[in-house]
Amino acid sequence: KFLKSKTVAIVGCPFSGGQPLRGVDTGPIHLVEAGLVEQIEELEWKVKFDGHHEFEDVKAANDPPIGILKNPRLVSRVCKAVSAVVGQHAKDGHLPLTLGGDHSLAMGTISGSLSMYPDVRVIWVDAHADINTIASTGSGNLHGMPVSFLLGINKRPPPEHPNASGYDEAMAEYSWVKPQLTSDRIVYIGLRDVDAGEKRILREHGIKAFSMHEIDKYGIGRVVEMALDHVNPKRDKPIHLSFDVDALDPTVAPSTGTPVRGGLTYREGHYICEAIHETGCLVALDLMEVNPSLHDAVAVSQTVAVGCSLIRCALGETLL
Ligand code: 4U7
Ligand code: MN
Ligand code: MN
Ligand code: MN
Repeated sequence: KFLKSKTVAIVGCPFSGGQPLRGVDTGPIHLVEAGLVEQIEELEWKVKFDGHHEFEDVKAANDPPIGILKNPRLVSRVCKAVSAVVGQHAKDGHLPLTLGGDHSLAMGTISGSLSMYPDVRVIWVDAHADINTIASTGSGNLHGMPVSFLLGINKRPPPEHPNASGYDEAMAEYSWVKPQLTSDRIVYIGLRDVDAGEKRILREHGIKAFSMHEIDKYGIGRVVEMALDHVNPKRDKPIHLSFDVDALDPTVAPSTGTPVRGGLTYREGHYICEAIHETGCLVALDLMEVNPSLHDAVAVSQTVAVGCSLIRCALGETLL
């Protein structure tokens, strides 16, 4: 409906600055080495892939924390670069497929999508809501915060707050993120580890979320339908799918930095991707938080294989 040609542009983002664990920066390399490009080509897409991003020009030499925010300048500058790359692919009429890397990158990918499709709808599949604000974050890890910047909901913390003095500096650093997303254009699926402050934010902004509880109650089929009905009732708006591999149960995708028990089954994860493909509205896809340095080789290849297979389903692979 929206793409000019059936072309996937792979944006490999070996980046880990939004969280404390090394290794998530090798996720994209493992996914490509597992044969992702060839697998997508077999689904009759053209694939553009000119190597992984190195972010050499943006590596901030001196990047002390702002308040408790870690690597704030590096994360901002990498995401800004990713936004430009994703935005250009979208404008070329291609489907950008971003391989992470940690989920702070979604600030870049979704900003890029918004630059081409101002009315894009976001489906965020994750164990976590990633909507902490400068005032609410307990960890200071920016991979838990991208949605708050995209929505533009970062309010000044009270004066006694640890991040109060850094607020202006942080907001200035992230001023390139245009708060173009609205709270009725994002929907969550798979949540089960949401911080108390995040629950308050979700409620305050009336953001629709389908946690594992709703998936147990209604089944994944109805949940995806309700999620689509919420953000895209006529199935006529572009969709950006941001898939954090930790949405899957750790028995299915063990190699990730913040695993949480009680997640999506193998089929539930794939069903989400298949159903979104069926809308014909998918314009951008992120597959994030694959960390091949965690766990043994078997767990790693299992996680990488699941990642590739989710991507194939989102791009049209069917069971029959
Ligand atoms: B991920 C967390 F406190 N909410 O803010 C935080 F539990 O991209 C986790 O979904 C964030 O993996 C997880 O640090 C970010 C924490
Ligand atoms: Mn392109
Ligand atoms: Mn996430
Ligand atoms: Mn997560």
